[in-house]
Amino acid sequence: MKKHLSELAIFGGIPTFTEKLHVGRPNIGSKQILLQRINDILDSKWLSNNGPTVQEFEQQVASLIGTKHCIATCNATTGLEIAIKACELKGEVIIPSFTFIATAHALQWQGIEPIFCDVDPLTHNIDPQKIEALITENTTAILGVHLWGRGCDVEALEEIARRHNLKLLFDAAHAFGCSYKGKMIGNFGDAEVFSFNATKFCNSFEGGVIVTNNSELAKKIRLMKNFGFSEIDRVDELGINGKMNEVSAAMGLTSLESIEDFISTNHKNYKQYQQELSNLTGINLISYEDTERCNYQYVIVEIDESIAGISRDKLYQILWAENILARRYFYPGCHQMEPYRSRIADMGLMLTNTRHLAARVLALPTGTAIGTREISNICQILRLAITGGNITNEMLYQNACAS
Ligand code: T4K
Repeated sequence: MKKHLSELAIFGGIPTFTEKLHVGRPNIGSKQILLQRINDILDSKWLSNNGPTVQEFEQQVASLIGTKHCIATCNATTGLEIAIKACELKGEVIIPSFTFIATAHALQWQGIEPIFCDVDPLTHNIDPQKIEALITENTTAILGVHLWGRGCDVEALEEIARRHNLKLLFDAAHAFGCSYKGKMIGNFGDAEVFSFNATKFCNSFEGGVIVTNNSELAKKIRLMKNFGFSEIDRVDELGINGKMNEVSAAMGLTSLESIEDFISTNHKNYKQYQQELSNLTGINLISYEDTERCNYQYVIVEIDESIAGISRDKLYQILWAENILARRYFYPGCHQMEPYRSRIADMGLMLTNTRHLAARVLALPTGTAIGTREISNICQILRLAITGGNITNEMLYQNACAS
């Protein structure tokens, strides 16, 4: 373990890790069971189009979440697009800007304008108090995001949606297996969408699901994700191809079988980070409610440069040099990316908390691919860089001048 600043790779030392340590390294589960499932799928000659593995996956997810309906899709972005279309959203939809770009694109892709709302600096979720000022006669919905798996202020959003006759959807890409006030996420609003992308703690290589308790909506979503087909030769709706394939569902089912192990590994990793970073000032590990169910799939720290003495971006460079590929999720905020940035030039000034967080947040590696040794090393690099304070900054400056 490195003891001196001069040993850091950014200053010429040997990188701590020879192999890159990724955020979002997939959890695999039982390879043997997965391969058996894939073998059976190949033998069955049924590879897609609402096959038995997809149906089983949908049933398992619905039963875990406790929703009436679960419709699997090829990914969560397409799931969001279908849910948005099925809810007949148009005009403008209010979303947080501090989210993955897919939330905004899923709207814009179908000509609906995402209206960016600021977030609460503590929860990182859409701030209900900032929503009403953004509602116009063109607003048709609020699309909340349960960022990092922490539930939005659902009651406040429901109340605003009810009062203004708006639909309420949730991008729950991060929140599979999480609860809000004791109720599983997936049961709120008109519909919610989970992601099963490879980087998610439960994955189906690529995949998503739309969950809802509204049977009429579920029926429409089912049609829409399959070209609108209601019968073999009959199309009742405008639809696209949003289907999940059988091999993805096999991976999804295999992932679900290990869900408790994945969560317990994530929780253990989270606790270790919490303990090892506890005596460092200026770096704050975001917290999760002990009373809620939580997947702990994101280890998120906020760096306060005024206390840490070093910026998030410098820490990021230091970590990358050590082959620790931390991520600046979700820098710089959707409103600062195209096609939104050039359209709403002064938006950044209004989204103060988003701008602030986008400059402070760092996601650190977790999941089954890393263990206690890796986490200790990551924390030690952070400790060296932060306790070095001005000296670290001076050395980085000399480095930059020399190159
Ligand atoms: N809404 C929200 C709030 C989301 O966060 C997301 C997706 C969506 C909607 C849309 O869901 P999907 O349509 O994707 O189902 C990654 C994921 O690709 C993306 O699904 C996820 N959010 C986002 C937060 O993270 P990138 O651009 O960071 O991906 P990439 O390729 O840089 O991978 C992340 C890290 O994981 C890298 O260090 C490499 C590592 N990795 C990745 C893959 C795919 C692996 O080690 N193995 C792998 O197989 O978006």
